[in-house]
Amino acid sequence: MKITALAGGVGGARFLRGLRDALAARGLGPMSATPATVTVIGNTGDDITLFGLRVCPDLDTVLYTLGGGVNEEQGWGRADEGHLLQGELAAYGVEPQWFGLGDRDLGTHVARSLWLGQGASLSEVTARLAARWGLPESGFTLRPMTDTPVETHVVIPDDDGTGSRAVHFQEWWVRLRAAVAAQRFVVVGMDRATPAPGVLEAIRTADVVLLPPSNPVVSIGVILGVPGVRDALRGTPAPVVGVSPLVGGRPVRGHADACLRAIGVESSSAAVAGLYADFLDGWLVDSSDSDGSYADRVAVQRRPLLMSSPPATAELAGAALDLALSLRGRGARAVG
Ligand code: FO1
Repeated sequence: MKITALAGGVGGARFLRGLRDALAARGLGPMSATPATVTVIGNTGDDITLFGLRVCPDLDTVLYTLGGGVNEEQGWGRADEGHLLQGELAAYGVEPQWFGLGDRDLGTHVARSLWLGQGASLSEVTARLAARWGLPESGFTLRPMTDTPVETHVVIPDDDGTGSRAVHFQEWWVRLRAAVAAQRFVVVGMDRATPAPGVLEAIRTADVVLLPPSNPVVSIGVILGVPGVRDALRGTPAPVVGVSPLVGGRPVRGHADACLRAIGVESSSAAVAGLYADFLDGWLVDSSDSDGSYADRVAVQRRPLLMSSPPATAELAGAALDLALSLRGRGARAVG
């Protein structure tokens, strides 16, 4: 079975770890007679260049979470982390100091930046990093959505409230904690972006496509903005099943509600499903969600969505997989 998943940061990575457990529990693990493979298409809109290094937060979160090296309570960065280098940079007054780069994490950024500088593509670099974290052994392939450098920037009001200015997504997300109203998001470089090798093929030839509960605007939404991706999702014979990132209209973590507000979309599972309406076949929403207004177009399943433990996460991932498998062969979707 070939599974393709579009993933952003922390929530997406945790869901993928649950998917790995669910596949193993079903005898589809890497050592089984019929191993499933999972291709993860990772968001690179969060990427930022700091201190001359290319940092890819959403790719790194997937690598560390699947590889067993993630700082579990943060959901990003490395476990057993030190901050000696960060302290030295602060002593020298090097900016910015609002984005914490741990010593072990910096190993990833130095290796990536070195290899990029030697001419390797982001796809090639990501494959090398993933090999160290054992992703191939578990049947997972992580592909950046594009090898073209892109960055999400956020347009916010000027400090004096007269005009507006753009800040990098990470400054809005981390320093401003998304507390300043975003007027719009601009993915710099997307006008020149093309899908990374294997991305469109992974969508077209999948048996199942899954959308983990990642941010629908700045993670899934940015991946959908890569030319060709949305068309591939519309055209794939694979059932496309997603998991709502909202419980009770609120994100479980992060600032998805602030992002939805910025694009004028209601913070509800129904509204997020509407953003995916032209390709979505199935949608998992929380047990508390009673909106059935779109159940005629999408197979809606209600269940607990909180990924409160590895077993709970594996059950959620298994439910998404089961819903997708139940929708196979339902024929071409009525393009909304
Ligand atoms: N998030 C924070 O809230 N504060 C940080 O200092 C921070 C540093 C950081 C460093 C590397 C990395 O890969 C992620 C980091 N993040 C930090 C998380 C990051 O902002 C988010 O994981 C994504 O970009 C949004 O999904």
